[in-house]
Amino acid sequence: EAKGFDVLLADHIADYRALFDRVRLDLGTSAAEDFPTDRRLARNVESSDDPGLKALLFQYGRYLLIASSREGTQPANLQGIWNRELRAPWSSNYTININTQMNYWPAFPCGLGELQRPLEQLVADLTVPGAVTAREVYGAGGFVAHHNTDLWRFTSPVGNGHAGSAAYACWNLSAGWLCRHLFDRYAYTRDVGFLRTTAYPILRGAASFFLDQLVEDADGFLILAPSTSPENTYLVGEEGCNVSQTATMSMAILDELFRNCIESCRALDVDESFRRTLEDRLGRLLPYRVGRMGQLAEWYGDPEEAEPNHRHVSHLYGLYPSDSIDLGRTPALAEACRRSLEFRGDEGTGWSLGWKICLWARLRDGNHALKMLNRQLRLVEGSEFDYSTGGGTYPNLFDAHPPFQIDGNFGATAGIAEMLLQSREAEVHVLPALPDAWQVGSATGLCAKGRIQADLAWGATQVRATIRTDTAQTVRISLQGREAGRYELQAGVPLEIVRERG
Ligand code: FUC
Repeated sequence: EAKGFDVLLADHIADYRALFDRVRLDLGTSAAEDFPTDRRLARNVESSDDPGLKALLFQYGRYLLIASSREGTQPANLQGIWNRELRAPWSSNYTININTQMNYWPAFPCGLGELQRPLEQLVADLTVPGAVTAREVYGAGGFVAHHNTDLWRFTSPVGNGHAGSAAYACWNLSAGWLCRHLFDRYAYTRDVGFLRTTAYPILRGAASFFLDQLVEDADGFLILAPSTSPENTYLVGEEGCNVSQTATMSMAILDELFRNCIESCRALDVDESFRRTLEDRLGRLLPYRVGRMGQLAEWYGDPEEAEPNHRHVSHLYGLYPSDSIDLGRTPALAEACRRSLEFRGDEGTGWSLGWKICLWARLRDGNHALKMLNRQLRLVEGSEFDYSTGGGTYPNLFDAHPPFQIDGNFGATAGIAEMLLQSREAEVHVLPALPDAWQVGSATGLCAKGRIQADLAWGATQVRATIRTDTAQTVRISLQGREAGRYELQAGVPLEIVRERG
């Protein structure tokens, strides 16, 4: 108060600019920019003429993360620091079966990696009560966490001491999922010290729990049993059922966690026998199955779905956020994911739409990703709740579940980043999902794994990429899904690639 508005504003601008200005995005301008934001939202329809609104949503998501997740603070929760209720929807908690993780999807790709620190601290905190839960509930080693946690870091199955639904109680994969964020810090920054002292011991704890829980199915594959596919239901006759022998998401998370643990053991040259155990189990995990409708099967045995348009798309975890399913390496599974997305449909809650933008971007379908983005930008007014669909954007650009829930903002920002740049170890994919409607544009400062940054520019006939790094390395680069070649990147020497627009 004593500082006064002008000084506070100047301080704020100086503080956030240092982070915010790392990434610029220009998707083209239009006359729509003369309208106020609520009018722009109202007139934004599919294939709209307002690409700048998408750039605004992208940067707004980055701004929100800067504003709500700084080292030493709590991680961003469901309503972030903007909750205005005494008791917010879902207690403004950490729902760790998608929502908390989604909050951090844009962090590294959008040049804001340090903002993930509060989440990393949360995962470190969970290891302590999580070890007690693993021991007391399962008789297992390592640590476990379930569907939710809060400021006090509870890790027990949800249900609050009352009879609850198995759909919520019987999901114990969140520690596995959260570990991908720790490994991402290493993947993006190559910070071996962080991997050694912070990430790997936590990954090892999470993997140890799952190693103790794996059982063989009738065919000799290892499964995590029982499992749910978060909050979704299948049919046994007329009855809805949530708990299956195992679920595709469970296997996808274990596959990723084991691979990341194995890579950590190699990078750190530690725990050889643990690594060998993981390699053995990894090779015996139940593989993905294509279901009877050509979709990626969500549950063990591919039973009929009770709610085919359910908002969660958990079985597609391997396509995004993980990368075990990939158009180039596993085209048949990628096609099955496409079928799954088509069956699920283009509706959803705010965060569900955000996830679908990322998934369509991974399928390199920029036009469908843009369709989902336009869907996310559908104006929502009023204070209604919708638990399963009706997602969009409020006049102030906050995400509408509805109600207000911040994860959809971060999911949309991450989705736009995925449309422009994707990466995995030693691979950079430039403009993999550029929609036809984005005729002219540019982006600077987007980040790829391995300490790589990319500046991009495109027009009606050409796409151009400038790739920079401070660490010499060999990478495979593709432009608009077409192989451009293998390149020896030199530290401090930008690599320029220009191609005709596809
Ligand atoms: C999950 C979702 C709901 C909501 C809640 C906070 O349970 O299924 O849609 O986002 O988290």
